[in-house]
Amino acid sequence: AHVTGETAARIREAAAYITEKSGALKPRIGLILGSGLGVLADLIEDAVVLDYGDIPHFPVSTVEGHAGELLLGTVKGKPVLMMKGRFHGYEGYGPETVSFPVRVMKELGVQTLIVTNAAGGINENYQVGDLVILKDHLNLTGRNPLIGPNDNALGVRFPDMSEAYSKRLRTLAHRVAERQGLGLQEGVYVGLMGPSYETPAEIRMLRILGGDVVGMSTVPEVIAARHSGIEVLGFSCVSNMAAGMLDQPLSHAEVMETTERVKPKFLQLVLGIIEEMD
Ligand code: NOS
Repeated sequence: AHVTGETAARIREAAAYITEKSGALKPRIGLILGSGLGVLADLIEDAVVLDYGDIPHFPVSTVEGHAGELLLGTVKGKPVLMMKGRFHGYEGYGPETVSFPVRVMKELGVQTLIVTNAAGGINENYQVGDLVILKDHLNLTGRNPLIGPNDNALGVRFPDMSEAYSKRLRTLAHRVAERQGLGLQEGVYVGLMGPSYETPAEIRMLRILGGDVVGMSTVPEVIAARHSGIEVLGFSCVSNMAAGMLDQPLSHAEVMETTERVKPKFLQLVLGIIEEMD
């Protein structure tokens, strides 16, 4: 059987199950919530909660700080779909599996994707706890979710990535942040495979290459979203300074502590942005 044909069938089956459970709700905005940021799901009203394990062909997240639930409901009256818990390449999933939920979002009618993640700060002007709007990324995973035969029904063979992170939505986010009196950095996300954190030498290299934050997620989902014609807005929470910048080791415990501390302002920002979206 043809690989892409199989993928399309799996996308439809997953979407059909979700539609069956969520009824009339037609999500237009999708959110992917990163490490420790699952609390953003508290924003959602009248949520239908689906376990990833119950959705046909959905992978299951295995990382601490990542629940495995899909929520459908409304935020500020707008129909949204939230992924509480995402998939990472380091869990052993291929990039096409990591980005499968984005394909399902497209099938359900999602037009805008908001991705959040926890990331190490490379930029020396950043501090732990800063929120960063992503203006671009460096795909240093060595992988791509679009490798293999292209299904033209999903998108073009060679998708343009010159505005991966929507200028329009970044402007909107800055406006909301300003109104809320919230400082917001803007930077380039470096996506790596992990799961070991970087060495100090790698961080010096990434800084020279133009990276501002570094993490192990987001890139495959954003590539699949752009391939699907979905507009993207991305945020990193600087959960820790990158390796070698402070005289201390990195730990996932610190990552989760920081995201826990930052969540109120993150919640407020995302809420404000969704309110402004059309
Ligand atoms: N994460 C990081 N990934 C790479 N380098 C960092 O400094 C860093 N800080 C946070 C690990 O704690 C999880 O959080 C992100 C990674 O994407 C990973 O999922």
